[in-house]
Amino acid sequence: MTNNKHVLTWLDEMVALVKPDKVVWIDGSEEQLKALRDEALSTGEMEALNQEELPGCLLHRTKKNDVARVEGRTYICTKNRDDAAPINNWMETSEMKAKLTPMYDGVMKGRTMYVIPYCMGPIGSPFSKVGVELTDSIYVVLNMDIMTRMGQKALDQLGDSNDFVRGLHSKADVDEENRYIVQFPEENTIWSINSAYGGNVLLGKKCFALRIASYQGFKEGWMAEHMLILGIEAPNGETSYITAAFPSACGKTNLAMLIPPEVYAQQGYKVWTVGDDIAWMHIGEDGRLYAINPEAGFFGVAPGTNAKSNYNALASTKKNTIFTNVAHNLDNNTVWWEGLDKNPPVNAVEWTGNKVNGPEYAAQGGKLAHPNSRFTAPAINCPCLSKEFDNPNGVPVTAMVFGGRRAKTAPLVYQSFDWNHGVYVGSAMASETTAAATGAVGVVRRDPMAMRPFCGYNMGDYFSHWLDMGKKLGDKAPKIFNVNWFRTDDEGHFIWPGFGDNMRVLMWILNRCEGKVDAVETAIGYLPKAEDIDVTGLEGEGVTVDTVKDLLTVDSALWLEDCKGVHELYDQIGERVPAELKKQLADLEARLAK
Ligand code: OXD
Ligand code: MN
Repeated sequence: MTNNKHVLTWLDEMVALVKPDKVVWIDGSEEQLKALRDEALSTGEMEALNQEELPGCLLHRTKKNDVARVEGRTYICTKNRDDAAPINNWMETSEMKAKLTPMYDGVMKGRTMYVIPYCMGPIGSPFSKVGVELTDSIYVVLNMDIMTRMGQKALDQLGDSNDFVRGLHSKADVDEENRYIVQFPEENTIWSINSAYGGNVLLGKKCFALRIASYQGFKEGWMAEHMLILGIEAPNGETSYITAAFPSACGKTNLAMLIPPEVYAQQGYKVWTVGDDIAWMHIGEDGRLYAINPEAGFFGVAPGTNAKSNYNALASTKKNTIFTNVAHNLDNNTVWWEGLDKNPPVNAVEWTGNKVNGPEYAAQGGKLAHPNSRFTAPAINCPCLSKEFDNPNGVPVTAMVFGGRRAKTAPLVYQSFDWNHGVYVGSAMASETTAAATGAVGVVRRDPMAMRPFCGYNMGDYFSHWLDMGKKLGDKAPKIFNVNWFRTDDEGHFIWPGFGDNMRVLMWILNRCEGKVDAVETAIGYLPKAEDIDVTGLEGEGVTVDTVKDLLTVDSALWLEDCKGVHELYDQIGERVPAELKKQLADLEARLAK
């Protein structure tokens, strides 16, 4: 399929290491994919679902010990410790290779190795990049087909170039004790072993499009961010684009696909999805920042997705989708998860494979679907997919938004004073943890730019890179905002309705960018006047201007306390934290103390 000597030489080396019985190049043809699906069905790796209701859809269960990203086992390996540590786990490159090489030695004996060439970003885009993933998992091949542009077209895009990411994955024995997800950014290489869970093994996604690509962006002058990309089309047909970074499982997919509330829909506003998880951003010829979505599908969290919370995501899963670790509804051979509706199937198989009576099981507190169960759905299924999705030049970014789950501190929305202050705001992001990674759920942790698990180099250098990009963009830089949909009342209930109603906040953001609305200058940034957040139509939910006022309060004592957490983070990162950000923190504390 290719004469690219760099690809072929590397492939020979890897084949000599893992010693597969057979090597199969994935060309991306429907014929080949069908044969692989049939094979996965015959071995039980996949189950076919109701082909009338869910044509082309498959169900897969992972091992119980392999259900999420494993941050403790994820490494960034470089020659020098400080180039990746201390936020990342680090090991010296050759030391890690020496440790893993024996594990890979002969690991594919008796197995087939699939060679998957794939392209991150639209074919033909100057911003796209190619990877080749070697894997012994058909599940990986079928997911990569949905999540990337895969096959011959990716090799054609690569041509003779050596600029491709070398990914080696083996599920091996799916042994937790020997699970490693390792990035070697200085060598454009990823090694993943002993996992078969999406985030650890679909190497185009987190491993390449964030960890390796963030390093490439640092070296080459662009940005790879954990951000959704959405467009808001005004009644006059003009579309403005917003990117937004939230930690895993904080609603990026929901925000990216939101349905405008009646008050905006009636006026003719529309929302379009460009991406739900990752943005690659370059400075365009006109000096503005342009974003592409490197992915071709959505690897979304299933629980909580329903026709009301995210109609468009649910619609995206109705054909050619792979479901992982959801419940199987045996009555009609479809799928179910917590939050899909209030009726767990009576005749069900829960995510680990046991037959249960759904309502009884749920009444005893059992989860039929794993909290991090997923759908892998083709982006082209999405009813609100942007017509710019495949635009090789990307879309111009007007505003960037940061956010997290904060029960008390952060107000509904505020705008940073300028780019550098916005970089501070992103660096200080914190959120309560979710089920997307293994570990305790609901603990506040600092998650700068939502990149803590995904930054492929030193976090201090990453902050400097953000500041540099701002210098290059000058007055063409997007405006930076922070939002918090998750403020709770004294009983712990969310105050803001969220979901589609978040558009009300996005509209304030765009109005600010267009200079159409005033704001109140405060210690933390520019806050809206409560009456400038349109709450028309929310009376039924008890949301009024007073509710918004409440959501916009800033408690200086709480903020000063929170600043201590930022000091701790900066101390931990150490000397590479840019002086500018330390000054931003000191200035914020001084303003709060006034
Ligand atoms: C994801 C994540 O899967 O952030 O997108 O964990
Ligand atoms: Mn993500």
